[in-house]
Order: sequence, then C-alpha cells, then structure tokens
Amino acid sequence: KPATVRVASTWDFGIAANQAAWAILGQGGHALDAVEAGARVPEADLKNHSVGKGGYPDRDGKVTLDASIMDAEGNCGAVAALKHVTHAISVARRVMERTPHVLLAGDGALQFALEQGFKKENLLTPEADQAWHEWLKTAHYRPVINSEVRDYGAGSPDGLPGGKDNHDTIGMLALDAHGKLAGACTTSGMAWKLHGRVGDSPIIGAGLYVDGEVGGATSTGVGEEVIRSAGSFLVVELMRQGRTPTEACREAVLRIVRKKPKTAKEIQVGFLAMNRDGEVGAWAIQPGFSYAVCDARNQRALLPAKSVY
Ligand code: SD4
Repeated sequence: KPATVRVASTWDFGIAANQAAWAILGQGGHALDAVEAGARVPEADLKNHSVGKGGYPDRDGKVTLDASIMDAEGNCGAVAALKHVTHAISVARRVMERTPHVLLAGDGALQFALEQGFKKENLLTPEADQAWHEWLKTAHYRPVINSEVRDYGAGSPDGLPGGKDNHDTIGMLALDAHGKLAGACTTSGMAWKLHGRVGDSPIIGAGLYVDGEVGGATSTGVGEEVIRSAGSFLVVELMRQGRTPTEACREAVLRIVRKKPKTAKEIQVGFLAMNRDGEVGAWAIQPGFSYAVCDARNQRALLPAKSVY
C-alpha cells in the first residue's frame, strides 16, 4: 500500500503547526522543510509558554530553549540551553547543515546563531515574567502533569470545542510525497528548571529519533525520564521489530512506569510515533496527552492518546 503523506504533532497546538507543515507537504515539498516550518509556529506564539518566545523561564528568570531536527538519512542537528533566539529549530537545522557537529549548547549555540544571522531578542515576555515572579513566592519546584491547563471558557483560540488548552513541548513527525520522513522537536523545557538544565528535546534518541527504514518518534513530558530510557530511539527500535506505532509507544511508556512504580503516577511522559507508511500512534503515562494529525483527508484531527492510568 502506498505511503500516506501526513504530519503529526504533539498537543492541541499541533493543529496550527500541522497547517504550516501541510502548506509544504501538500505541494509535494520535503518533510524536513515541513517540520521546520511547523515547529516555528508555536515558537513564535507568545501565548505558548512551553515553546520559543513567551516560554516560561528557568529558576533564575532566563528563557533557554532546546530543539532538535532529524531526517530519514540520519542527518541531525540540535541546540541546548539556547538564549535570545526564538526559532531554535532553525538554528538546530543550521547546526545539521552547516557544521560538522550535532549539538551546540549555551553560549556557543547563541554565538553560532548570531553568526548565522539570527536576531538577538528578549524571549521573556511580560506575561512569562509575571508568572515567574508569582512562582518565586514559593519557589517550589515540581513538574506539573501536562504542563499547563489554561481555561478559555467557551472555546480555545484554536476553535477547539473543549475550553481547555494544554501547552507543552512540540514534537512533529512528517512523511512527504517522496516517501521521506523527518522529525522536529522544540521547547523551552520545564518551567523553573535549574539554569543549565537540558531536557530530552535536543538529545537525539531521547526527545526525537528518525530512521528512514522504520519510522520516527518524539516525546513530551518529564525529559529526565525520556533521557534515562533513550525513549524515542526505543520506540523506533520497537517498530523495527514489528510493533505498530501505538504498540511501540505503549511499550516505551511501560518501561518508564516499571522502573518507577512508586512515582510514575506523578509524572507525565508521552510518545508520538509515525512509521514509514505514515501510520501514527501515541501513548502516555497520564491521561490528557493529545496529538494532532493532518493529511489530505483530514486537516485538523485531534486525538487523545491512550494512557497507563
Ligand atoms: C523537557 N520534554 O524539557 C521537555 C518539556 C516538556 O512538559 O515536554 N515539558 O523535559
């Protein structure tokens, strides 16, 4: 059966991101261009407090971004703890295409971005600054399940029927008309993290992995758990052994839960996977993880992932 041209993203804001990716995929464009364009949408969205500009800062009030991008041939690039540049995903792509390296971090990542012509910006919006000052009153650090639930009353800005909007890392996987897969992942990481903390999103094999022979996977949630389990690589390897995307995500989630029987109830990790036929699946520890799928038939599907609890 021929592969289906399709893009899938984590969370409800993946719907808008998918539209930008589809503008490229629908014209016969490349998956790599599509996932970069898609990831840039929440990066620029000031209302999204987990990705790009407008993201919540670390414990010291600094916004630091993590991002990675990977294609079907195993080419990949990433930035970690990048300050002052909104489109971390585009910097990650430059690392992939214009350096002999895979991952640049901190000041070196910023220096490279500026050399590449990216604009230096203040990423801390007044709203995020206010939320940080509010947090400083207790300075109690505990990752919140599904990051943030904002109540929009009658309907969300995306026009979704439910009044709630979850905001978290965006991971995106796409299959193009040439049969090529690509993936992208971008985030401001856990709010109020220690300065210098790097999550799973820029770690190839943790927050993102793509293998053109098999498929791709990406993750959201508590990055430390995903790094410990080499989560996205595991999902891809499970698909290689014959699991469907859904089964592979479920098994990767269960590995985390089995290792943390006492605390797994308090953390969220979600995986999203796409195989090389364009089939999509997801699974999470907790309920509440949703993913958006867009293809020629349905442009704005939003599906709830199944979960352990
Ligand atoms: C991280 N996985 O930095 C990312 C962020 C995230 O809920 O998804 N937060 O750990």
